[in-house]
Amino acid sequence: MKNCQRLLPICALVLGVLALAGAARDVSAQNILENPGFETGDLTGWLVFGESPNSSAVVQVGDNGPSAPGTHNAFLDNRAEAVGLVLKQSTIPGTAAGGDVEYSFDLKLDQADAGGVVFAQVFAEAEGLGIVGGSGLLGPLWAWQWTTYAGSFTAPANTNFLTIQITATTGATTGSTCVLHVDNVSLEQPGVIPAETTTWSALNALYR
Ligand SMILES: [Ca+2]
Repeated sequence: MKNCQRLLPICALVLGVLALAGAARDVSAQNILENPGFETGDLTGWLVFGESPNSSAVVQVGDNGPSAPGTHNAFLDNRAEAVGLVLKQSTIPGTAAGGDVEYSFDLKLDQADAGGVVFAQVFAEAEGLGIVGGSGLLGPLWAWQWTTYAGSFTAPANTNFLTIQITATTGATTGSTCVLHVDNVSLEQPGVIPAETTTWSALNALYR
């Protein structure tokens, strides 16, 4: 009896984790990106590379992509020569696993002159290893009005987080531009339970 009493808190903890894992199963087909529609009004959760006096990324209000309601979008304004202006987000390790990855995002080009092009790419990554798989390079994407791009790929078994990046690239020519809006970026793994959701932080990350 004494042993049983001692084990009770452990049993309760195990049941709690199992219950959370069960709950995670129900909500696993949710977007694991933070601030996917830029509705915080800023670039919280996102990284930007390639900024210069003539290339910048900001969040704009008053326009929104078609995939989800909202009032904000990310605006990539690249008017610098031969620059890749990158908007990127990696999820927290433990939020992804091997299996199907479904991605989607809304784009709208304002301007793409003299070699300006847009590419997107999704990477399956393993902590400590780097890129282990992905969508391949998507593009160039000629979205002259709001356009939703969606697809899927199979992430290898050792995947434990995902990265998506959208790149506004200019050519090595004076006057090359690539100016576009990005919104409603989504990465989901329907039916896939991340293998490393054994920590409370990883489980919590599924509910963000
Ligand atoms: Ca939005």
